[in-house]
Amino acid sequence: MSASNREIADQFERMAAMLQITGANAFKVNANAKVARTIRDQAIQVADLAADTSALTELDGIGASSARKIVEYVQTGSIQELKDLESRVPPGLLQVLELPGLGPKTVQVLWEQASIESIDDLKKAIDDGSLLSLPRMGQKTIDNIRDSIEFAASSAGRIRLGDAMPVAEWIVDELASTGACRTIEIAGSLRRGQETIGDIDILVDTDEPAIVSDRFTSLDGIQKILAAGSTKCSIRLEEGIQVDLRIIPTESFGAGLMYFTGSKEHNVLLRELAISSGLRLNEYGLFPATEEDAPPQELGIEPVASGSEEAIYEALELPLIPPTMRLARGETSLQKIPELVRTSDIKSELHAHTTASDGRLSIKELALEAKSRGYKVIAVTDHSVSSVPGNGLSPERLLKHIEEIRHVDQEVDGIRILVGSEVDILSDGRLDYEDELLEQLDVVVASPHVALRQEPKVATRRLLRAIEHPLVHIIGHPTGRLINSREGLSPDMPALVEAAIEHDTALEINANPHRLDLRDIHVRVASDAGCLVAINTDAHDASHLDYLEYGVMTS
Ligand code: DGT
Ligand code: CA
Ligand code: CA
Ligand code: ZN
Repeated sequence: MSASNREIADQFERMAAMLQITGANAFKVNANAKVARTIRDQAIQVADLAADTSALTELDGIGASSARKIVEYVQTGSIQELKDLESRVPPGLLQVLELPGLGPKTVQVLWEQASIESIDDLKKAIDDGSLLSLPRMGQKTIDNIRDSIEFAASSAGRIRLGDAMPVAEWIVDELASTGACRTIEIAGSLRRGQETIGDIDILVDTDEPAIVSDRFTSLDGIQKILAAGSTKCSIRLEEGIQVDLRIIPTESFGAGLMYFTGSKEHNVLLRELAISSGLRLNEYGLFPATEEDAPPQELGIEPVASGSEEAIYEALELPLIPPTMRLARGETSLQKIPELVRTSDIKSELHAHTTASDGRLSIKELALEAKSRGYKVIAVTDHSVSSVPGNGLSPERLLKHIEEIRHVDQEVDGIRILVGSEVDILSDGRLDYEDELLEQLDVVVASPHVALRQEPKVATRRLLRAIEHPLVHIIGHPTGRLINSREGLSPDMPALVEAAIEHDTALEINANPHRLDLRDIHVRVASDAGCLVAINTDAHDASHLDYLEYGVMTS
């Protein structure tokens, strides 16, 4: 069994959490958390590097001792240091640490002074009043903890991009309708187009903060108002989404937008750059450095730049880095920003389903929908025979479907309708139709749908076989992962990319917000290498064509 990146990263994350509870120093905790992040962000299989620790230590943030632990885990399936920690910390305590608003200090006190070892223990201690006798435990703190427990029980954690975006856009519209906002911007992970969102961040510039915050705190569907101040309001919606609204002064709007767009790691890099140029960057602006410790804006110091993001990046001698690139993945050393794909650049949809398999639209309806969105080409790619849940087409049905598609193509002007199939990649890499049948198609999208728990090496061989197949044009959702519910395959992505280039096969970014597959780090590997990438929505209904935006943000 070779360990996936996620599995190895989880070990280090656990180690960081355990160290935190046992009161280890912050440096050690952060080092482990960083190792976890680095491993999670690799497109290669870290386990494959374990034969050579020097290859491991070349990765950002991985030192010799972490490298040894990775090797230990890959070879033995466990890490002794983590086992030792685990023997000291009750497992339920980690869940207590994960409650929003509960830091390691509090968790330590709960554990040592009230013998609380799980969320259940904590609930009991709240109910019987014993928590009140602990130091620094007021009624307010206890009410907050009770609320966090309820929230944790009701929410699945991070929300998918496609679930958060429509909510944020609705709130922006509501705030705009007050007529009191000079500017409204979505910030945070949502503006960066991350695949999942912890909470929604919205910034406004207004002369009438009371009007804006009143509207915000009286939106439909609010479950709880968490804060309602003059510069920050925070609400939780019934679907469990938290939204932070911040009111930012006009003169520092750019600095505020930049700060609250993050990522935190990108902000750290910018602050370091500022310091190395004798400057100081915070959410109020970019200032000349001073001897004093007090924040420069409080000392009446004029900022070098603050009103717009452009001005601040320029003063830092950087190009304007687009939000989707602000991830501390080398973007601050770029001389020039590559031209990014926009939704308006996409003129064809090469992966869509009709009622012939599991879609909702007929061939003609699908074509007209695509045409109305300005597309020039739509490929009809229904499921293949083995796909029972997808109502896959037998070879006979496909032959008939081909004729129908050709017929509708004659009938509908202004858009080219291609005949295709989303053919299953079977577990051994063979395709689900014979070549003679595939030869009759204009577009072959080959996708894995079953056997998605294969070993990385087996998955790599399987996908390579499909990539190398001369009749395959696109590999659909290459890993088969589902965000928040299924890890999917962990193939050796650089090897797939290399083969895809050699065989002129495109790899898909499936824009469905449940998938986003390829994911961002894989897309980066593919596009850096010059591999063809197809952004497809995999539409099963008209509204799914709107998913394009999420695919573009991932690219
Ligand atoms: P999320 O909500 O977990 O999906 O991720 P973000 O990035 O939206 O994070 P959030 O909502 O906690 O904060 C929004 C932004 O504010 C974040 O991207 C960067 C900035 N920010 C917040 N707290 C800190 C901090 O402690 N240090 C730095 N450098 N930036 C911060
Ligand atoms: Ca956020
Ligand atoms: Ca936030
Ligand atoms: Zn599909």
